[in-house]
Amino acid sequence: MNILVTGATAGFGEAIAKYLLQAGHTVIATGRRADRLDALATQHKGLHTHVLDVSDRASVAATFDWAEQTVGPIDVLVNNAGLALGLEPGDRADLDDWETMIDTNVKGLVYCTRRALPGMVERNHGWVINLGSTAGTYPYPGGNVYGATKAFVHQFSVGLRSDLAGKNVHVASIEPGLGGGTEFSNTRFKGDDAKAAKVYEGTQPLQAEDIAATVGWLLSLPEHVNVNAIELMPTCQAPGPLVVVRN
Ligand code: NDP
Ligand code: 8X3
Repeated sequence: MNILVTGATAGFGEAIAKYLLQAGHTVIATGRRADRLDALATQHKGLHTHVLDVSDRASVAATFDWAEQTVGPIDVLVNNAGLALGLEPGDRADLDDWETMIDTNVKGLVYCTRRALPGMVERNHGWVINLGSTAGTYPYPGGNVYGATKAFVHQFSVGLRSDLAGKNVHVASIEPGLGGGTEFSNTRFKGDDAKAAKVYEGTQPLQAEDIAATVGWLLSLPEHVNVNAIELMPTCQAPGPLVVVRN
C-alpha cells in the first residue's frame, strides 16, 4: 500500500516508516528537517521522502500533490507529527508554546486528514492512523494544552468514523503512555537533554518499535474491522491514582 507518515524524521514516525517499508509497503517519510530525510533516504533504499510542515496548509497540499503524482493514491495516512512544549502550569505557560502545539497537533493533523480523505472515500479503501496519547485521557500537572490537543485527536478520530460508517475507510487513534528513545522530552524541555533524560530514569518505557508494530497490526486486520482507539502503557506505568491535596 502507499503510506504517508508525518513526523518521520525522529522517534515513533521514523520507526513506523522503517517498519512499514520493511513490510513491503511504499512509504513516504515526511518532516520539516530535510537533512534527516536525506539521511533516511540514503540509508533505506526505496524510501520516498518529502519536506512537510503539517501546520502549513500550502506545504500539506504540495506534499500530497507530489506524493500522488509520484507513487499514486495514498492508502494510509499516519498522522504522527506532534509535540509537547513546556510543562508550566496554565497561569505561567508560554502562549506561543500553546499555539504551536495547537497548530501542529490539532490543525496540522486536520489539514493532512482533510487532504487525504476524499480519495479514500472515493475508492472505499483507506486508513487514517492518528497518534493520540494517554495525556488526552489522564491529566497531569503541566500537561494542560498538550493533553487537550490529544483529547481532540481521540474525539476527532471517533467523530470521523461516525461520518464514515458503512465505508472501508478506517480511523484509529493510537494512545501511548510513556514512550522513550524519541526526542519528545528533548523538544518539550527545549534542548535541556539532562532534564529530558530524567523523565525516563529507572523506567522501561514503550519503544518506538512498539508503536510501529501496533501500526503494522492495525493494517494486518481484515478490511471489515476498525479499531477505534488503542491505549497502551509500559508495565512501569499505570493510569491512577487520582490526586487529593490535603491541608
Ligand atoms: P519526536 O520528537 O521524536 O518526533 C516528533 C516528530 O514530529 C519529528 O519527526 C518532527 O519532525 C515532527 N514534527 C514536529 N512538528 C512538526 C511539524 N510542524 N510538521 C511536520 N512534522 C513535525 O516525538 P515522538 O516520536 O515521541 O512523538 C511522535 C508522536 O507521538 C507525537 O504526536 C507525540 O505527541 C505522540 N506521543 C508520544 C509519546 C511519547 O512518550 N514519546 C507518547 C504518546 C504520544 P521535524 O522536526 O523534522 O519536523
Ligand atoms: C506523551 C506521553 O505522558 O508524556 O504523550 O504526555 S506523556
